[in-house]
Amino acid sequence: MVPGVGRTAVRPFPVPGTATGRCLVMGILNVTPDSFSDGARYLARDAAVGHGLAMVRNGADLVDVGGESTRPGASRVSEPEELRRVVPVVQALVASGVRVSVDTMRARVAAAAIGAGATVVNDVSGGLADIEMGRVVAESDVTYVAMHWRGHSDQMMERASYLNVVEDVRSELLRRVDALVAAGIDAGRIVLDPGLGFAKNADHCWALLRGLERILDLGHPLLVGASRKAFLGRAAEQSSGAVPTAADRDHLTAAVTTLAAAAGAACVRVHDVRSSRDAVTVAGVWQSPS
Ligand code: PMM
Repeated sequence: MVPGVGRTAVRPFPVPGTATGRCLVMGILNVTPDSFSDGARYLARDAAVGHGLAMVRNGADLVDVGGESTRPGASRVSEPEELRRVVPVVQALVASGVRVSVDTMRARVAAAAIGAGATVVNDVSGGLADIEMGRVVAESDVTYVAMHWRGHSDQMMERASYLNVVEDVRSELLRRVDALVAAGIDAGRIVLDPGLGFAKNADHCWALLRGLERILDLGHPLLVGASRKAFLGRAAEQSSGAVPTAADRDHLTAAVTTLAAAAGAACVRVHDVRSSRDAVTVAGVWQSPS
């Protein structure tokens, strides 16, 4: 039996107006020149907004706008450049009625995006990269995604060392929750994310997916970000001998979405929205009482 499948209820993603009975699908909108699978495609504002709207037509519940690549080895973008990439896109999507999340580690970018109408702050550093993040989020009423993180992209793979990856990630996330609540964030607004691929090798990622229940039992909704990541490419290579390109990993991603949704994830963050919406539907029907 696959751990979690058929047993765990979804703890809903706490964003007003979104569906509550199923895993949400967050569409990825990287307004960057260098993200690993879609870098440079949506750097122009109109192209970015058009892609965001297309993801909503394909079933995205939220669009996650990011202006800084976090692929392994990436160097940091300046704050003014991140603001310049992100804020106009957030504004335009919000004006079109889209629910927007901002993918940033910077408090000032989060504040500007909240001012432009974002209702979720997705912080891959879980508040560790910018000491002001807790205060900015506490002063608003947005949902906060705290991802497990051990350092910036240029150092993270040196830090991929664990005694027991599931238990270590769980306890480090718990420490982040305590710090974020101490900074004034309502615990009910905190979503947790195991941070697949961030200071984790392929074995770590699979162990975390098998162990989602241990993270879920911290009592927070869970977001899973597996989309097109290298550990999926590695699995396909082991099974077929060929390494799929990042853009060819959407079927692999959708398979993870089915299992993550069935295991109780509240949200998946994906590039290809339609296949993951279908996967969420399958997981929901599979689990509905007959
Ligand atoms: N992964 C990436 C960026 N942001 N946010 C969350 N919460 N979880 C993730 O796993 C995550 C993230 C890197 O992927 P991308 O370059 O395709 O956006």
